[in-house]
Amino acid sequence: MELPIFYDEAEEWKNALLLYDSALKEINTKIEIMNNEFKLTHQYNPIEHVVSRLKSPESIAKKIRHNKKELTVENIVKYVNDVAGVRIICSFTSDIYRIADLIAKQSDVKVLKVKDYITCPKENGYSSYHMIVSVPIYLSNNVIETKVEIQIRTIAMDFWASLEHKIYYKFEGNAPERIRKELRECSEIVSYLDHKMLSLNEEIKSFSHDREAEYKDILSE
Ligand code: 0O2
Repeated sequence: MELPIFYDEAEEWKNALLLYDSALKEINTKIEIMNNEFKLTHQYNPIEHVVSRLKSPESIAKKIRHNKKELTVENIVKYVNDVAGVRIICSFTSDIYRIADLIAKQSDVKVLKVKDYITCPKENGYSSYHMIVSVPIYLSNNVIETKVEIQIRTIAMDFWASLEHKIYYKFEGNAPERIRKELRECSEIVSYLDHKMLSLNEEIKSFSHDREAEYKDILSE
């Protein structure tokens, strides 16, 4: 990833990128292990899929400008929390909190900031759980804590966010009020759908438990 603005900081930027890339690998491995353990112990897979990315140079520059800072490696590391980003897509809202909790409990993960846009959605309807964490990256002669933004959301929330993102760029942040209103309505439908799917799943789970108990009783008779 090239950031051509840094002629005299090219080496520093390469080092920073090595750290961000390594931090993504660390977090992805943790998530994979977590999901495999779940599958093994609960015969259940809470994670639908995971995507990770390094933020684009344009997007980094935009955020630095937004923060009214000079575009230097030091400022990026200090002020841009999501150069390394991981997005975890789950089936149910309850999975989101379970996964967030498991990540936060890992002894080498430091939670620096949490934004719960599920409990408090943004005004446009955006809903998702965000954590800024740091993980230690072991280099040959030192250890560097490196930040990663983790976004956790349901499939329905992700569907909404990707369409909203497209609309945002299409209208350069100034979508007509009618479209914004419809997006807000869609976000309410998303929240309703997530709620319904969760209670349906709870019902199915309790039904299976009852049936299992019934079979056990029949077998023991
Ligand atoms: P991209 O393209 O994903 O990189 P902070 O992290 O606290 O310093 P920031 O960055 O405002 O401040 O944090 P926030 O609110 O947690 O948002 C970070 C990211 O969440 C955004 O990154 C988006 O990916 C996503 N996000 C936040 N609000 C919205 C929204 O209204 N709609 C959609 N679709 N996504 C949102 P970037 O840098 O905007 O973009």
